Amino acid sequence: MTYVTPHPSNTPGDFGRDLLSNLYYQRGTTLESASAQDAYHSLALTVRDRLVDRYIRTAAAHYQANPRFIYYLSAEYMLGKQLDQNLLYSGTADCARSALAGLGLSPAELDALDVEPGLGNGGLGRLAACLLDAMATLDIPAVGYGIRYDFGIFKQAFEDGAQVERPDDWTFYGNPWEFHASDDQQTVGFYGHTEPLDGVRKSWVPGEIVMGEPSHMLVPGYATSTVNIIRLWRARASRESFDLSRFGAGQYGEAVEEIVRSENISKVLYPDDSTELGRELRLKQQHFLVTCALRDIVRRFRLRNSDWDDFAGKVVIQLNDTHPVMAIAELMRMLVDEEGLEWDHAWSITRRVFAYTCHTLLPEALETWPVRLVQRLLPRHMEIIFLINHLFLREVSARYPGDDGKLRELSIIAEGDEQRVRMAHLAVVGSSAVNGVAELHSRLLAATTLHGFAELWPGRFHNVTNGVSPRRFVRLANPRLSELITERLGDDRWLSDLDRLGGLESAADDPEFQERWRQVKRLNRQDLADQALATTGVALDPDALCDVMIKRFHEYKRQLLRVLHVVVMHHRIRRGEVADVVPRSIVFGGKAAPGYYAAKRIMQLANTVAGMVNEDPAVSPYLKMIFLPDYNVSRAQLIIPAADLSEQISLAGKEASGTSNMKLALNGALTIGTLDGANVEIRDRVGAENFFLFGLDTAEVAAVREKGYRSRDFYERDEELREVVDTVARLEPQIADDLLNHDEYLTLADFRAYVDCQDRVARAWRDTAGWTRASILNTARSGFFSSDRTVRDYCRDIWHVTPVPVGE
Ligand code: CRA
Repeated sequence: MTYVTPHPSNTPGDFGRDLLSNLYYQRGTTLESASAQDAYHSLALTVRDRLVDRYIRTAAAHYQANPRFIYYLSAEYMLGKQLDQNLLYSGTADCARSALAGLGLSPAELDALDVEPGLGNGGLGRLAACLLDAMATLDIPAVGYGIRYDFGIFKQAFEDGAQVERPDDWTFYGNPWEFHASDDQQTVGFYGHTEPLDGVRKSWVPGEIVMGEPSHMLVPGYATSTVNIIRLWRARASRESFDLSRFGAGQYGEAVEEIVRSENISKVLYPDDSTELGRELRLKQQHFLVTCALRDIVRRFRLRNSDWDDFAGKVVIQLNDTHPVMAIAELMRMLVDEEGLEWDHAWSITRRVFAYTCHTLLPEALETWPVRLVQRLLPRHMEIIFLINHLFLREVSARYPGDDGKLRELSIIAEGDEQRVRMAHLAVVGSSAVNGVAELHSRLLAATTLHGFAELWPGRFHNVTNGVSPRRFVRLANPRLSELITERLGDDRWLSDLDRLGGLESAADDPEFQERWRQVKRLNRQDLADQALATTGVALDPDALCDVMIKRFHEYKRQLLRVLHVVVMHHRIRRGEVADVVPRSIVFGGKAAPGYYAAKRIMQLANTVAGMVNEDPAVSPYLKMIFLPDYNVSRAQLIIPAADLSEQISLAGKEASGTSNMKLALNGALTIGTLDGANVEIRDRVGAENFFLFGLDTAEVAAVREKGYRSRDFYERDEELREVVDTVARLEPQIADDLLNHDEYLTLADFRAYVDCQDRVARAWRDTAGWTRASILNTARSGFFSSDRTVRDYCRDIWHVTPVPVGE
């Protein structure tokens, strides 16, 4: 019997009634005695209820169509708050507001209780969330797989300017957005040994078994019926793990030892960013995710199919960087050892199913695992990887006879003191498509990091430039600008067809529209100022140029260069050279990996300089600097709409793409940046005259290094630079020492160009109409950076899938 859904109608009356019903039946209370958590949970459930019907219809349509599914495997997702998103995507924001008012509940208070799941580090995790959003919006059948970490990315606070990390117990009060499916549990093996079966087949006898328990959250599409899901796995010990007799004997710790060991696997997100981290537990996490996801994918495949030859036609597995790449070995193991397929047959299926996205050029970010560790933890997988490599190297030898250098360069196993598995190589060998995340990045990948592979299989290499969700980063983050855009364009179709923003071009010179554009920015800066005052005690001037740098702290991103320029301004203002100074609010946000001391020192310097600037009465009328702690998706939604200037100043050739650059341009910030990552494409689109370009490009960086770079020469030649570095030497001697002796990221080489470019920024800001025009054009011309376009590119070039519409 099918349950006939009452189709919750969207009137405030119905919404309010359903909310009271959830309060009553789900929380067991009434409005009179409800706590704030009770009210929040009931609100969330009432909104969620309005998406369930669409989800059920989506699942039915997918079952019916038996389409090719995209399975997105990612160790990280930065989903952002769910309440604002789901109110918008369910079309119930207005009626919820009226209903809450009718019940005497405050929307802002309840929204403050909505916790963002911080299950990622930075751009890679947020990209995953934007792609899921776009896939649902474009009616692409897709499931995201990830890990349900008990603790997400740490919460950042500052003590005396130094970062301190606090645990993020994001589900402390429960998570109303999630559906648990304990009956879909999977078993995951670790350690143990292998035993021969027939031929190449073996049987793996694991030494440890852990259960993976899934739960899912809804991923609604915008302005369509589709609701996909993201399925997150939590590690659990098997039922017999609790040692009752030990507990009885008072050995409480020992009694739960096995439970703790098992559950540690999904305990915490590794808080590093773009660097390899060699920890056994991390490899365990990766294998755990991959095994749970693959078994779930096969379970879903079997609902409608039975022939392995149909598998690659029905399944695409997109590997988000190397973290889930062990899936290639695991699928081979399942097909060969468990399903009894011939090796070549299994390999041809596997190769067709996987596609790999590489997100970096930094060699230190390319994951490798010691062979001995993999052998111990996943003995059968190691054998399989050796065999894959053996067959692959045979192919390489046939192509480059006698070229041992080639074999060494391409081998999945790096030789040396300690043999290591190169996960990126395994990914390329085991996939049908490989992509970089911006044009420049994809070009450099093929020319440098993965050069040998691009030569071997040129057709396998693609570019798919990243994109961001216009719903999250314009509509939800910037409601004022969204309203103005909708008014000008006549409707809000731009939200699912972002190229329509082009229609704003004709308004760029309209004085009245310009004035309203400026009003929006000013109100957004005021919002930021209010929040900044509450969190940092510093009062920002809402009329000052809002100059923001928001991203993970990493030396290659060169937050240090930003700080050096602040010191320049400080010096100039103190000397009374204020004729060319425009008032600015410098806004920083970003976390550093807990063990990344060089980045933490720069953070400390930034906080010290902020204090110096803000407390100097001669300087603070012109300059204020804040470091908003705990940068996350919600903070991004606050800062981005207020920004006038977007700092994208990485050393050319280091930033794969960047995505905050896109969010900021879309919200009308002008970029000051190097020719790096997606900056190149942003500049091409918004126009060189609406972008502040400075610094060395990748070829010049190579040339400078080639000649033998001596940062000290720059120090000696440039008086203003000398003064700045000397100030830094007083505040953080180690940083000044590093700059002068091993300036790895060419900060001093780009210093003069950057400072001069900032002077151009100041002059441009003085021309209010000219600046506003450029700001409008940045928005009008950034439609390309929608994640909808990114997903269309993946569909066309890599996935070869078409939408499956879900009926009304
Ligand atoms: N740190 C890149 O560095 C890129 C994102 C998303 C990164 C960014 O330039 O925008 O990925 N790489 O593609 C990464 O995490 C492991 O590599 C990032 O977020």
